[in-house]
Amino acid sequence: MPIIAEFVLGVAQLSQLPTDRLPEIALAGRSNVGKSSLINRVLGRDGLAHTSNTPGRTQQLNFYRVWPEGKAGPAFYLVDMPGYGHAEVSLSRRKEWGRLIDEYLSARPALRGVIHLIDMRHPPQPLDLEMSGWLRHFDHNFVVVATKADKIAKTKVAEQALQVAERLNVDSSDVLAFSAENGLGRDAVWRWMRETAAQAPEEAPQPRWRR
Ligand SMILES: Nc1nc2c(ncn2[C@@H]2O[C@H](COP(=O)(O)OP(=O)(O)O)[C@@H](O)[C@H]2O)c(=O)[nH]1
Ligand SMILES: [Mg+2]
Repeated sequence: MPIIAEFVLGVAQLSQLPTDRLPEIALAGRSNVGKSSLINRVLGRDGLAHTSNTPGRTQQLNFYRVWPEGKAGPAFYLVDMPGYGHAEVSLSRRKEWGRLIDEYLSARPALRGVIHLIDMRHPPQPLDLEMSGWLRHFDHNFVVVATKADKIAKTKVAEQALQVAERLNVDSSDVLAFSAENGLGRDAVWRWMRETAAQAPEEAPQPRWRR
């Protein structure tokens, strides 16, 4: 049974959030880190989420409804959050996004887990560390996905993933190397999404730092 997925809505204010209580899995990361590309690769749907070389286009929480086993089975939302760290965006605009993300992460019962994307070519940046801090502060279950693995030598992938884990102070098993280009890590990310969405909030797998 193929995965069914559809874009449902873009939310600019929390009053517009869906009310159907489906589990939600959110994606967090810098602009251009590869959030939209991950959605398309994991769901096997080129063009479902808009990818761009021009960062900062996604200014709202974009909700995608996903049925892993067809419409007779369970569904969940993937929530593409606005990317942070785009210098060309005005401070007031950044504050607006910050508030939206902050409010969503702090008070959303349907949120089961967060996928935090980090470009594995570079060490995590200050804003990445800040986001990681928020995820811990709000006590979210999260996994780190280290993106663009195809852009570094194959022999360096494991080493770079380990460095990301060390910088963010998470267990190395909580970092998944990923490439939207060649599909590396796709199955692991999909499994994490499905398992996390399927669990009751209190049963969600605990990241190592909380065990
Ligand atoms: N080589 C490579 N390029 C990627 C990968 N993921 C994203 N990109 C490219 O990075 C740019 C930004 O990707 P996008 O998914 O729009 O990032 P977003 O802003 O986080 O949603 C686009 O040009 C993508 O094609 C990847 O795994 N490998
Ligand atoms: Mg995007």
